[in-house]
Amino acid sequence: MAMCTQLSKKSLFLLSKAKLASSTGPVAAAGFVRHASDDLKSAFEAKIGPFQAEVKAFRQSHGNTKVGEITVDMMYGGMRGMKGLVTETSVLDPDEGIRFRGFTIPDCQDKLPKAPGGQEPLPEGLFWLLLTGEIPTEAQVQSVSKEWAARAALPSHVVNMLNNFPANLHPMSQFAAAIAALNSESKFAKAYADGLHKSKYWDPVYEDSMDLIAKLPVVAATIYNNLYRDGATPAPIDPEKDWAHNFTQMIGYQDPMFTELMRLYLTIHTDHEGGNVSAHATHLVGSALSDPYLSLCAGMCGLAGPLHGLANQEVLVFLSKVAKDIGLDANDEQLKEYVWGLLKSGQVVPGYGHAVLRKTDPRYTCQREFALKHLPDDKLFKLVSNLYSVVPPILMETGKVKNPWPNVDAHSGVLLQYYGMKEMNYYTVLFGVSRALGVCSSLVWDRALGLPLERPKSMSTEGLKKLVKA
Ligand code: AMX
Repeated sequence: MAMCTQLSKKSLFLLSKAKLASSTGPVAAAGFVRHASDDLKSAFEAKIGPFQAEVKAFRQSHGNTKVGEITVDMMYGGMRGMKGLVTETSVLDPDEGIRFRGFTIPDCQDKLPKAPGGQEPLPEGLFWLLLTGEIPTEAQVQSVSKEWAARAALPSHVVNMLNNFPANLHPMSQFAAAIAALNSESKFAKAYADGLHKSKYWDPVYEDSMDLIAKLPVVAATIYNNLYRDGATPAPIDPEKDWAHNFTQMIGYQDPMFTELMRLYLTIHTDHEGGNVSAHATHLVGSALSDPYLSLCAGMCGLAGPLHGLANQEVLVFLSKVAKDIGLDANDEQLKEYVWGLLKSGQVVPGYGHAVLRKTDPRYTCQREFALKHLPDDKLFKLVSNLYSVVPPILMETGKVKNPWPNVDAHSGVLLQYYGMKEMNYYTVLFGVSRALGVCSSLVWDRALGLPLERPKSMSTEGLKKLVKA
């Protein structure tokens, strides 16, 4: 298996900026016609200047305005509640949940373009929204799908590497390693070495981000097929189809409802403002001007932790243990006893709690709605529903858990299981494919805004004691 897709980069067109600048009418290239107004890069570029000016003016008038206080507990306590980052793509309200550029998940389900005949939003549309702040048209979303299809081919050294990993290497380790190895293709690293002016950094970072996002489903599919499908070659990418559709075909899932689920899944996991581990790690490493491949690799290593993205795997491990130990039909009393047993043994209930949220995660709610619509009688879904009523009061009773409500990870695995994806160790890879959309759009904005190397001040306990006394 030398190349993972049968597409060459030349088989579809990439509109040059020169062409765009000289034409606003339809442009014919390599078999299809696209309008200049459908070009994401042009739409993004048009936003840079005005937003740079807005930020500059804001900093000039308020650069010294205080926005909060830092306590000793915040410094020891994982910086909870400390305002220290600026992220444009999304904001997380503790009581309401995520808003992507001001739009809630139900807004996005309503407003973002769908696949023909589909009901769920296309992740391409959310990417456009995150990057530009605008809801795209269907034509704009199709143009992103085509562009990602055109950029999807993997270099052979990455395919060879993936094909030679031992089967006991966790899928997330394989995923992160492949992303790092893809940096052989980095246009930013090359342009930087060639002396690119800093005002232009955003351009190759945009190009790398587009290439990387396009390639991630192929990387993820290669891992899946190697581990669970006897090394089957991923199906060729259809440039007329969307990103999620092509992914599901590559891993051998033909059910259109699974593809719909994947469109929703890959949309809702994209972004959760800037302070979560995967977003923050990507941003931090990117601030050293490490290229987007290395930056995302760092983010994915963070996502692989059980308190963050790996929780979706942990939830299924937990549900499987519940089913084995007390049965899928366990009653509330049995479930309560089981959950207390888990807590008393010093473990967390995976899928519950959040560092920022103080209500049920709307990403949980929309997956629950999907389940109520498509798999209301599924036994595992019923178990998840029962836990939704049993777990929060118990966590409240502990007196220390600040948010007893379920997060995104409490629900996602059940839906995947229903459609036949039983391999729970793989689930965080799906989260990672989606998260790339959010963190890469932020990375492009970081470079467009010229944000500097991130380097907060740390202190020793001794130094802190002296400071407090003073
Ligand atoms: N089960 C048991 N105990 C929990 C708990 C849970 N689900 N959530 C929080 N706690 C405990 C903490 O471990 C902490 O205990 P300690 O004082 O003995 O150390 C105490 O409650 C206070 O924690 P908190 O302020 O409420 O939460 P936090 O901001 O420190 O941590 C999180 C947030 C997500 C790590 C935590 O809720 C947790 O471990 N949840 C389970 C793992 C999980 O679902 N992670 C996924 C989160 C979403 C994501 O990133 N994908």
